Amino acid sequence: MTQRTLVLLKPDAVDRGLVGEILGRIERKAGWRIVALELRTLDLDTLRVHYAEHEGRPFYQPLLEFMSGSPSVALVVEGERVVEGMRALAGPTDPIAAAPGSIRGDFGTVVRENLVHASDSEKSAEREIEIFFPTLAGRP
Ligand code: IDP
Ligand code: MG
Repeated sequence: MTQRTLVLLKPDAVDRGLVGEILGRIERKAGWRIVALELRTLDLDTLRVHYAEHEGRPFYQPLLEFMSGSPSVALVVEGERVVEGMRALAGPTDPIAAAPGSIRGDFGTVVRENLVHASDSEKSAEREIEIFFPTLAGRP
């Protein structure tokens, strides 16, 4: 089942020079391909829409400050079961709980700076691709 998902390499990943490492892991998954990619400093309006589900949580404001503070890499990945697969590649939200071998498990220690975002469902992927790459939205 071919899907698309929205991935963000967060500012910590870019600052630490891990873009190539993380993109390499994505590219090595058989049949997956990157269909859009841009280095981009995310503005607060975009982030408020993207993270709307977390508004009011204690980590929300610091998350927006972190995410808007320096450039991220935004990309869309297409391929077989890529929504579930990208979440597995990233690992769970807390990098200390994330298994070695996952991106968060290999490189992260603190929850906020957990290196990557990946859409959590096909519905979220559709919504998030529309936010970050509106010209791609709706295409297979
Ligand atoms: P996810 O990125 O694994 O889907 P969410 O629960 O959707 O995790 O949270 C969005 C982002 O907010 C996380 O990736 C992380 O950067 C940050 N975050 C979530 N929970 C906490 C927390 O308890 N403390 C600090 N930051 C958090
Ligand atoms: Mg989430």
